[in-house]
Amino acid sequence: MKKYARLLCASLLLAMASCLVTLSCSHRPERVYPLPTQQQLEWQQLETYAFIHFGLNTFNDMEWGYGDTPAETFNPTDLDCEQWVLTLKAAGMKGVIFTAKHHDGFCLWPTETTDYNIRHTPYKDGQGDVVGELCEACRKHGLRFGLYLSPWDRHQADYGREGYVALYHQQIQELLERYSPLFEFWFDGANGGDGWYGGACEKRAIVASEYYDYEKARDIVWRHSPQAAIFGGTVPTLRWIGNERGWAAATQWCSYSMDYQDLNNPKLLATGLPDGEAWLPAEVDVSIRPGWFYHSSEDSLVKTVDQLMELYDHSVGRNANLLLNFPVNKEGRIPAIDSANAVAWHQRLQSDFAHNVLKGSEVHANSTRGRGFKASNVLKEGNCYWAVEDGVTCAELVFTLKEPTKMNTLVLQERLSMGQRVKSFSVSYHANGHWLPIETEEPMTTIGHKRIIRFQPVTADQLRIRLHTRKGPVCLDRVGAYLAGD
Ligand code: FUL
Repeated sequence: MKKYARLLCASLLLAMASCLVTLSCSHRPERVYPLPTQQQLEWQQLETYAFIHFGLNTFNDMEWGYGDTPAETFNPTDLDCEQWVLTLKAAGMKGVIFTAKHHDGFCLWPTETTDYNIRHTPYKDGQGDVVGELCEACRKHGLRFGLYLSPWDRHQADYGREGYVALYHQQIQELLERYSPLFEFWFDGANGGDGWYGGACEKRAIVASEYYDYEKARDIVWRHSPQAAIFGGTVPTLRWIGNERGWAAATQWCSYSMDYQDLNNPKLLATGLPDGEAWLPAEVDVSIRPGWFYHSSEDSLVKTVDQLMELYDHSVGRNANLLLNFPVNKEGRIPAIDSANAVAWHQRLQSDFAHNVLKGSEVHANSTRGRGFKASNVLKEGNCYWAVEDGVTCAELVFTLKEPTKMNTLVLQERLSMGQRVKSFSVSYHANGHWLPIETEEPMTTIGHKRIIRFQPVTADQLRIRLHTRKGPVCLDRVGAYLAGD
């Protein structure tokens, strides 16, 4: 009996010791601040979603209605929100953000706040509600739904005075009560000053950061849709990229400043701020046509599949979400050419990234933090990542392929819940007994949620990636190499 007790004791001690060894050589790295919230992490995983600009401008060939365009001109003959949603789904969009009200002040839902709304149009004899119809189509087909409500309102007589702000907040309240949950809410920042303003036809200046009481507006949004990401104003959870041409800078930090001037500084917005105190990942908004609204004169200017590919690489491929706008035409449809190009683009992306040629290769790292953080985690699915020991200034990964393999695209992903770390990296391949650098024009700087590097095709038996961080040890989620466009 004594012998058994001793044996039991010994094996217990052994088990405890091996536990301690595992823990000590497998400890989680310190987090690097700032960090994303769970909501921001989920938002960054969406990668691509759509904008729809539709309203009085559509029927009057305008981009910025003055605020006096007659409501009766809104007359779509064949409006079908399900056609929009099914097209967007086939184009790989995860959600849609709709212009419930643009700068002209016209409301596309039957609001109690103003007569300048869809009730006073021929559409469904005044019984229509485009916001509601799109919301329903999104729910039916599994797309997330978001709204754009322009703070600048060129129709309202009270604009620039106290009364308007109450009306604006009431509009948010109505929308959120009726159409929640929303995944994103857009406080657009544009304001040209002049407008109809109930017939005054003048220029009105406001100090946006104070006038709209964005904190209150955000609270109304979050009361009904606590998950909603916020664009614009003084309270964003994501940042504008600073241009509307569809590109994020190659060096792309999720960290930024909450200072209102910085939030409106295109130069800083393009790259983010490595020392910024807030987590504010970038969103690239761009239209599939030159304009945001539909103009028949732009029917021949719809972005081609190649142009859409470039937009994708310069947004999602550079650690930013892509918000791609689809103008709906006068019939109330996404035009055939726009849908054909968008769907073909999505199919191209799917085939480009269908087969990770590194799968099945042997992965070796110059450092790991132990069992839970193995180098091979970068090729796995699920909740795991590779992390190196503290103080490793150059982290190295080498993939040894089963046979020489052709590739031309690399995809890297950092473990963002641990903070953004990598500031630069380099990539070499091994072929015919030599190591050579890959040839690319893309600067190999930050990674973030996703970084895509296209390079001259190589046939390699090994691939080597060296990474340097700004702060803390490397924490890499995934690595993929592909032969795109094959
Ligand atoms: C801008 C607006 O002025 C454009 O009309 C468009 O809505 C774009 C997305 O945002 O600020």
